[in-house]
Amino acid sequence: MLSLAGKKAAGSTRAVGSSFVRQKHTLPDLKYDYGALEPAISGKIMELHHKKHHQTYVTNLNVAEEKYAEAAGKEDVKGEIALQAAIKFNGGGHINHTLFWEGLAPTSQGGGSGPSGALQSAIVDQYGSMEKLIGNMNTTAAGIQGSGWAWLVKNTETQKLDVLTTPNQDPVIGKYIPILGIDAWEHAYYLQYNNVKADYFKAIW
Ligand code: MN3
Repeated sequence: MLSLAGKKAAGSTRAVGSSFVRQKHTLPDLKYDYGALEPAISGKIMELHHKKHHQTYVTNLNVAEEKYAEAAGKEDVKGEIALQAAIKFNGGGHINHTLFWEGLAPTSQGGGSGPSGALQSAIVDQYGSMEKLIGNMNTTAAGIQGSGWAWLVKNTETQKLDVLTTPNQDPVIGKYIPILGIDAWEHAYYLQYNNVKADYFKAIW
């Protein structure tokens, strides 16, 4: 279940997975058991999603960064450019999933509860209610063609909330700060919800 409890107002920032220090990225531990989000998300999905899918992004990011360092060391600009797609995909996958796990919580840890404070005020001010924001995000997520993510973000130019999508594993960057992300890839729901992804989007809240 998604959790906005304990989140700071839309201004909260995060530092996830990015570093120029040459060290290996690692799979972050979850703060809850794989089965703790049932029945919303099955333990089997959580285990595969974390141990296999997320781990693969981490592994391939480390490989791509190592190759990039080699190319950079040889001043091989073509080689550096050729690696950028792999770094974007696997680096984005690592960042996005790290945020995703942080945005989820079992009900005993605040999952399914709405936000409070400034974030709640901003949601009510802009969307009318939490329920309307959920409807907006779920419609947006359902509209993603192929694989991607739906996000609640803060737009640092307007200082407002926005709902947007990113394709594939593109992370939220630029003027947007991610607050909450929903993984709309089939691997996030198919074992449990099959083709009915709308039910997954409803249940995740
Ligand atoms: Mn995923």
